[in-house]
Amino acid sequence: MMYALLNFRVRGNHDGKLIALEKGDDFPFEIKRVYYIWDTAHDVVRGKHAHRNLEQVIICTSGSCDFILDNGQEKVTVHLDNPTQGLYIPGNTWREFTNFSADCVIMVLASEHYAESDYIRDYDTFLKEIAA
Ligand code: T46
Repeated sequence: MMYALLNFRVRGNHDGKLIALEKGDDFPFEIKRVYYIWDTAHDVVRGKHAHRNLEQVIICTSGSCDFILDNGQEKVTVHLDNPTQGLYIPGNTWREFTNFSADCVIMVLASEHYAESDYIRDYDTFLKEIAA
């Protein structure tokens, strides 16, 4: 599986909306790290790497952007513009993300602490590792 789109349960009424995420039926892993990204110019391409083991769920809490995912055999583009959806990305998936709206804020929930040793930042190395 290259990715999954998770639909979160919204709790809310006329006072506003709330989504709570914790490991369970609608969230796939124990969250060890949270980070967020904003103020990225429209044409910038971020990512350009894969992770060996890390699993992540990406939520565009405001605005929109595009994720391009690649497992070495096929490439898909996923447009994110809805805070009730999370893009689940398993390990061994090359990702790039771009086309940021001016108000884009991405929140990322990660299954592991930050470790540079888990990154594959060279595309040819990525292809070799997944073929091995
Ligand atoms: C992904 C997308 C959505 C840290 O020190 N701690 C962290 O937890 C992270 C994620 C990054 N950093 C440092 C490492 C680099 O010096 O922040 C700098 C930029 O990180 P990176 O090149 O990983 O940023 P993005 O935006 O290209 O990618 C990140 C995630 O790494 C990636 O897994 O899916 O956000």
